Amino acid sequence: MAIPIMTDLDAARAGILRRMPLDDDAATTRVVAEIIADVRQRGDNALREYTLRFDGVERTAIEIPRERWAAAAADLDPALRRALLLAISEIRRFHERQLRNSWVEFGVEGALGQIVRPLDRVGIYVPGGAAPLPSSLIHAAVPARVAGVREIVVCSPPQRATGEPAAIVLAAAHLAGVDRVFAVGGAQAIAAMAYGTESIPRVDTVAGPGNRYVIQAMRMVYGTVGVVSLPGPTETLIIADQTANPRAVAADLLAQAEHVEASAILLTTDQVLAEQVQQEVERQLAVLPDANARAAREAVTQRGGIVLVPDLATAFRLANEYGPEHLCLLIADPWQYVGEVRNAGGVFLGEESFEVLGDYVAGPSHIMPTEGTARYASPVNVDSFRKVISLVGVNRAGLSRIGPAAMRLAEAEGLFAHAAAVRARLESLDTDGRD
Ligand code: HSO
Ligand code: ZN
Repeated sequence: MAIPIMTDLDAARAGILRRMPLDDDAATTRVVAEIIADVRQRGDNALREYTLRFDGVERTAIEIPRERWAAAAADLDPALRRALLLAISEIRRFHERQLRNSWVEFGVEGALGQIVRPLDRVGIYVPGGAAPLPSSLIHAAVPARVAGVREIVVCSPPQRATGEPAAIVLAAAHLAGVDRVFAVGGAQAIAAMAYGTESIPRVDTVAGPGNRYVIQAMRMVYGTVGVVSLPGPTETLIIADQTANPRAVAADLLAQAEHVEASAILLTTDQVLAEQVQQEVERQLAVLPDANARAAREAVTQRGGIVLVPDLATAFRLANEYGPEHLCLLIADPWQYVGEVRNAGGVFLGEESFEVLGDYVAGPSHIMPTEGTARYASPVNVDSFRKVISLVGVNRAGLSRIGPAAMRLAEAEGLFAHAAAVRARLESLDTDGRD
């Protein structure tokens, strides 16, 4: 089946733009709850058993010593090593621009302010499986490093063949300058970082993409530990007009469509372009390796498609309703439309600024909000790994202005000890007459 072209907007909205409901995950929840409880209780021994059961690897030591990552980095193909280093430096540069300063404002009523502090210890999950993604490690670790996190811990499942996480993941860990790497994956890794085990230290927040077990585990440990986001399958929504190049549009749809369970949607004002893209998609699918083509075809036919829209205003309205992880603008003068964007993880403007650059080397983290969470969430960024501490330094002048209101409010809440704490200060203001 070819990528469909839809003209009925209501049908598109009820279908692909509403997103397919995720599978009922009662079974996942049950399995994950059991794993979390077990890791909490039995620590490393539970981890060793799950690693044997799920990854087919028997390990005594769960930690991968630093020399192993350094060796992996030394063994990298030089061009690949340079590419990773370029990605790291572009990501670092982008995130350095995000850093906010602490501030304190002194006035006649005293001072108010906030200190911005990095988290002490962060845990990053890096998926293993058939295609490990070292880029996801650097797209989380570099922002955390720039944020000033003291210790960055990485968990990634060991591969059956080597008994270690993929060599390229170890190399990326070395080049990104993380602190510790553990060969453990799945829900058990998230549980270990949330509660700590004999080997794995308890972290303050976890980040990174993962399969449904990993993400469910993050949901369930949230509160015990911070969770940066719950990344789901990747999503791309392209808005294109008659000026777009159909080859580029098709290529960008397929680039994201080859990810597991991805969705790729095109909204276009131009029927001719729609038909050209439909043909291009077929042409480009034909030259992809089978497994990639299979995943991509499924994404563009079952969770994606081409929707003809009457005008760009409609396209942006639908895009904002959908809130895609990636919003790609292949239209004349895309910058003119940036003000229309309300919900999206990242916006990619113009033919030379396509999403795959964002996956690797553009600078912003590619861990962006999916499943419509762009309504309220942001991509991974330095503030994912920092927190604010409020500073209150009210003086006598401030107290005399705002104190009485605090007292009234405390009385209204029946909190008389609160009221008394204010009264004591107000009385001393009156009696010592220094004001
Ligand atoms: N597009 C994916 C990230 C990724 N792509 C990693 C390639 N490698 C989710 O935004
Ligand atoms: Zn990608």
